[in-house]
Amino acid sequence: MFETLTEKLDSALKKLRGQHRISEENTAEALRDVRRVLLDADVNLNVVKSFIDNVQQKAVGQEVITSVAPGQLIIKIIYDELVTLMGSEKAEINLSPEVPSIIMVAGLQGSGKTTFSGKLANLLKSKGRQPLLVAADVYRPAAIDQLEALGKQIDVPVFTSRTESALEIAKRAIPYAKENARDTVIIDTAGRLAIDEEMMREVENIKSAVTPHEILFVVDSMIGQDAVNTAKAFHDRLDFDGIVLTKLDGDTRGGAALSIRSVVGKPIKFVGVGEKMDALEQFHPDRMASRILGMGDIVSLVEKAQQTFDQKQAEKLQEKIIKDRFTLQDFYEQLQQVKKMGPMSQVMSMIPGASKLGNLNDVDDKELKYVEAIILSMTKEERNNPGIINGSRRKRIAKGSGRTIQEVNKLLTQFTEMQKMMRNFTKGKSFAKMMGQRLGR
Ligand SMILES: Nc1nc2c(ncn2[C@@H]2O[C@H](COP(=O)(O)OP(=O)(O)OP(=O)(O)O)[C@@H](O)[C@H]2O)c(=O)[nH]1
Ligand SMILES: [Mg+2]
Repeated sequence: MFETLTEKLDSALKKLRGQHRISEENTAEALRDVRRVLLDADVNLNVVKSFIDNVQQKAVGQEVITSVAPGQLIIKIIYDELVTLMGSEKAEINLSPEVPSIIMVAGLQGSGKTTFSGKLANLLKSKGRQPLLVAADVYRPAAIDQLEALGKQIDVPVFTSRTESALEIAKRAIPYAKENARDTVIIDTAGRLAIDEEMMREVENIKSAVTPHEILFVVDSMIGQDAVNTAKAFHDRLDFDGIVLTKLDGDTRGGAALSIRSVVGKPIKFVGVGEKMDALEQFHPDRMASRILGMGDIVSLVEKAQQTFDQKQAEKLQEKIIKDRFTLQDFYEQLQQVKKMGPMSQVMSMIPGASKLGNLNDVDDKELKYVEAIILSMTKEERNNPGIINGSRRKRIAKGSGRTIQEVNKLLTQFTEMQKMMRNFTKGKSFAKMMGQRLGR
């Protein structure tokens, strides 16, 4: 997710490393680079402009603080601005105290509406709700089949009809939900290639017939600026409550994620990070900003672990990270679990400092096997206390795992690095200090 953006921001900010004071000049130079990076990432021009202005103002105002290096300070300012830009706080969906809560899902063709509807039903189900999926896309027969297949997969009922209009289906779904004790109705609507009158009217009609508590607009983050423009046009007509950004697992540049909130004025509520039913995350502006700045997202990682692993194990992991007792043995055990969590690159991107390990898209299963082999060739003592692994032990481990000494060294360095990042992240050390280490590499 956003690897290119992260990398480029990092190198733009490197210039401030070693500078002892923030001057208007060195700030301006670094910010010129940041500006270019954001424009390259397809962030809306006006958004970039006010972003840079804000950072500049704050940075120059901070000149008096001499104990912090400029690079650190500016990154902190940039982090804060990124968080603000993406909405400051996590936004929940509106659910009604009455039964059923009604959620309508709309958006352009192929944006990921049907997939998202399934994912949302799955998420709500895991939180103890009783969702009902409603297939109101009657233009393609396959669309109904698709939602029915997803419903079966996650064990959630699907209400539809192959003879009625979308409006009739949506209307009838509400009493059906009540009769069948379903407390949340999720209506999947049809998409069009572009925003056209017919589609608008259909969703408007459904909206006024069932008065949803929450209307979610689904956009494909891969289409960048266009996503922002469509969302705006759609919002002017439909006044939706929140945005779902899909396909963030792809090669997306980040422009949509960074611009949409401030252009449309509605919060991003969820992000889709894969095709599978569990590839959905609630959107947290602060966590996203950390990821964009290459600081990882340990909180989401732990949450994902909680969903995938059993509760006890997740708590154990969390405690170990917090207490700084995360060992190579834990790392190995987690690797086994992590394999269940989805593509490695995605999981790795949440670990603070992991972006330092190189291009995360290159992390593949083969490399994982090598890492496993190396760890398995260590004694228990070595795994729990990697500090004792001296030259001769390294040689033995390399031989035992069939890998080179360089690879063993690399793994040990990476592990120490990771431990360091986790330590700083969880022990609540000052942000600036942590960023300083990052810059001081
Ligand atoms: N990688 C990735 N693929 C996704 C994501 N969300 C949806 N997709 C894929 O995108 C394609 C379109 O998704 P759908 O859910 O069918 O989109 P839709 O908006 O319902 O499409 P229409 O009903 O035809 O308008 C499918 O192949 C999905 O598997 C995501 O978050 N990541
Ligand atoms: Mg669909």
